[in-house]
Amino acid sequence: MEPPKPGLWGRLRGGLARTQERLSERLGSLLDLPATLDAATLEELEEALLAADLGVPTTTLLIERIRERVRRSDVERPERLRGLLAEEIARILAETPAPAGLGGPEPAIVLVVGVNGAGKTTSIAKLARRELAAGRRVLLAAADTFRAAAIEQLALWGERLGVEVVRQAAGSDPAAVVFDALQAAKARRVDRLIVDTAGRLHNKEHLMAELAKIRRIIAREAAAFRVETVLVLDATTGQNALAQARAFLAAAEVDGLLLSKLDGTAKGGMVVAVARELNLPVLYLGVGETADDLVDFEPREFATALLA
Ligand SMILES: Nc1nc2c(ncn2[C@@H]2O[C@H](COP(=O)(O)OP(=O)(O)OP(=O)(O)O)[C@@H](O)[C@H]2O)c(=O)[nH]1
Ligand SMILES: [Mg+2]
Repeated sequence: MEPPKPGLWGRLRGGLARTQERLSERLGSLLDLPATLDAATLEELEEALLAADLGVPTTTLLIERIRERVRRSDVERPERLRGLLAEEIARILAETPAPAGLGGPEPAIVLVVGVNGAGKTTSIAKLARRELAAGRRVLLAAADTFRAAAIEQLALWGERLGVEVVRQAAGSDPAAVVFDALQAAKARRVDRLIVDTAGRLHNKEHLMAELAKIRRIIAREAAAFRVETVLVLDATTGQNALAQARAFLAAAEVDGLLLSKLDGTAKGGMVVAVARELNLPVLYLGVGETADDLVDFEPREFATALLA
């Protein structure tokens, strides 16, 4: 028997534990003190936020906003720093465009993109399980045809989850795999077709052409399906994920972000930096290697868990 799975809040807390520890190590009891923000406190706050990888622009913005809040707040009962910080982080996160989300009833195709090793295939397994749990019919497409092992990895997840995987031999045209998958999805009245793509970035034109071809085929063969492109970023790469994402966004249209491997890093503050600087909604967080380790993103919960 498997041990009982912790609830979503527990999973989020667990995934953010290392970042949360780094913040509380640095800030210590400051978090529970009234936010007075003298020069020394400001400096410690700035260092802690940078250490948690919020990045310079986002850290500067946060400190400005907190300073402003402190300036305006009731002198008799100043608020604690922990609460202020959580509120302002949640506010920054809520300022990104609202996600289209996968919630709608219409059939959808989810194109999962991202550089090699970002966590695409594992994240697809997680998304598939999430959709299955919601009672939807799911189909996976192995359109990362670059390596045979990539196809095998998705096929293995398909077996574990009891989900069919449309595949062709390694080296075949990814768009041809998508074409096959679309026919199967229509024939079987699938609700969610989730597509694994290759993440080679060394040739932007190639990647762009490949994704454009996939989109053309979807438009031609499955116009009734909504298309959502999710960019997977490896949270352990911290601020470097930003540069990587920008390179990717130059080649592909992206609707939202999935930040993987948060459990393996103290750089969880990068979530805030990435969302704000790319102006894209964070949709999901990956917090482990099993298919259950996915958390739907919610700004307030995230900010609270980060500082809890
Ligand atoms: N701890 C942890 N590990 C993860 C998470 N997501 C993915 N991984 C691990 O990261 C590694 C790479 O994940 P993949 O899903 O294979 O990444 P990919 O983007 O499909 O990689 P390529 O197909 O090689 O481009 C694997 O060992 C995964 O188990 C996560 O949320 N937490
Ligand atoms: Mg993969």
